[in-house]
Amino acid sequence: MFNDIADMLEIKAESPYRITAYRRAARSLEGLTEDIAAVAERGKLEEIPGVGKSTAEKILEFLKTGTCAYYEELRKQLPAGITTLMTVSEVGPKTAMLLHEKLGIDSIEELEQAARKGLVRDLPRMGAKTEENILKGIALLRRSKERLPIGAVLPLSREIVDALRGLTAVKQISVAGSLRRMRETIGDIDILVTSSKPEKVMEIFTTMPRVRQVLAKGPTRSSVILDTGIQADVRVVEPEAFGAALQYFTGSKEHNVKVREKAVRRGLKVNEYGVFRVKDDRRTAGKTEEEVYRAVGLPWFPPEIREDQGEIELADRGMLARLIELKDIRGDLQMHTRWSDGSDSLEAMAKAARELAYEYIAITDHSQSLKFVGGVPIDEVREHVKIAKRVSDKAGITVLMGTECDILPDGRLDYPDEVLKELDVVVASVHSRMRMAEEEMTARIVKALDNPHVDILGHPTGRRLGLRDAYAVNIERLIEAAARTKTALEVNASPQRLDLSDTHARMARERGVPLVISTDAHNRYQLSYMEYGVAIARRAWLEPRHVINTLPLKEFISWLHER
Ligand code: DGT
Ligand code: CA
Ligand code: CA
Ligand code: ZN
Repeated sequence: MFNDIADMLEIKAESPYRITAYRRAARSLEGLTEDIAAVAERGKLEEIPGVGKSTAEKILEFLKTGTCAYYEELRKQLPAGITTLMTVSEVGPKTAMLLHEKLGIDSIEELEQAARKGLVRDLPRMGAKTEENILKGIALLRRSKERLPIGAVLPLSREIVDALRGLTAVKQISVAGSLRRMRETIGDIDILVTSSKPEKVMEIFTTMPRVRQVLAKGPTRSSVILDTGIQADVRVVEPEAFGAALQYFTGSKEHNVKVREKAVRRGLKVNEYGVFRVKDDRRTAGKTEEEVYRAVGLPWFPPEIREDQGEIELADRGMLARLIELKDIRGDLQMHTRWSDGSDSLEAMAKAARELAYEYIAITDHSQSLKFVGGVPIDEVREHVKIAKRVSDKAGITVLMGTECDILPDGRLDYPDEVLKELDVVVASVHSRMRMAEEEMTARIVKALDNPHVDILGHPTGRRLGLRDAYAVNIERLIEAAARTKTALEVNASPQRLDLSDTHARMARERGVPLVISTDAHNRYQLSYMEYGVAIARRAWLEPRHVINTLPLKEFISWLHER
């Protein structure tokens, strides 16, 4: 609100002194890590740098009424839409006024249309370049409001964290928020650091090559928008409070509410600065997360399960088990080679998998009718079985021959049983006729699960994150059929899929359905997608015992045979 006030005063060409005062107050509030209401309650608003008597009064008014009369008054004096236009990074108060007065533009949509038509460039002080930048600014604004799939965010965040970690000014560093919890989509990137030179960290962070817009830059908190349109926040905290801040900013909010309730019952108070005794405000914990949880009588929780889905109650009963980890995975059960639509040879995939210290892999190219992805004809499958056997003998890893066999529209499989019988691992998946009605689709897949040769149902709901919704299917009935036929359901680790989702994988676990985590790699590098699948599995509370490809080779083979 103070930023808006400053913008509006600027349009009205008021004294630069007052404009700067509001901007300074806004920047200070943005950098605040404590709830403003708590500061107000202590009567310490005016101790916040940049906050004076008049701004403090406005904050109090806002806390009481949800707005402030001065702000409302200023808005009334301006044409509607001006402040909206100014949210575009290229549009300042003067430009907004100009757009309104000369072209009658009052919304982002109108601005976009005008810029597309080339109407903006002819305004005074504008030009083709500015017009183009306005369009880019609009695109960035839209993207910054969307959540991005984790696969598009995690590598980017690692790049930033690694660059900051390399600085001598940075002591401790960690991501927090939904990214640390490995949610499937991410709203913004949260990073926490401790540092003896916070200004230096902020300077470097806000000038990184990927930064497109600096939203706020303060001594302890900065926010930027990166080139992919996602926002990233860096906060500098005191070393004594690093654990408390990490716990607080990792969330989820709902998990933290439960933690605070626990604390209250012990006469304690938890916030991002630490755990404090209510009676004398003495800090009892804060340096590490373990310390914070211990102080309120709880064990440390893996970030992936901090969602208030019953994890606190589980811990109270002492039943928090060790979740599956990447190192528990002994094999990858879905991958494609040049035989269908992959881009590496079987040998290359086997070599890469051995470097990941796996014991076994299954080669699962597409089946015959999927011609557009190079589905393998029957006579070639038989040839491939022999080749896999030869490679397996000398590759230092067991190469199982499999297929990702298409489930035909009527629920039959794309290879006859006598072919499936010769293969070690049969993954069955739907790739065609995805728009069937739910009843029909469910029956189709259940029929495939009833085929005794099918070991695994691949990407069970068919969703492509951000591209295509899941097909209509009754997931409860799929899980039921998988439990009955003892068929494994796949957690497809490809970040474009993440299918089963965390919620569905957890449902499967509760009904005793075996799960596998596979990458669906189409080249050797994509074998590293396993990390995303393991994250989904952890969010679904899976332990190693729930996941078939944690079994050592011999036991895995017996599982295949027993079924
Ligand atoms: P996102 O960014 O939408 O994917 O989800 P988060 O969980 O990263 O949410 P974000 O970035 O708004 O905030 C990070 C964490 O900080 C959040 O998980 C919990 C904590 N937090 C943020 N705002 C509040 C708040 O108003 N109250 C409480 N108790 N915690 C908050
Ligand atoms: Ca976040
Ligand atoms: Ca955030
Ligand atoms: Zn597939």
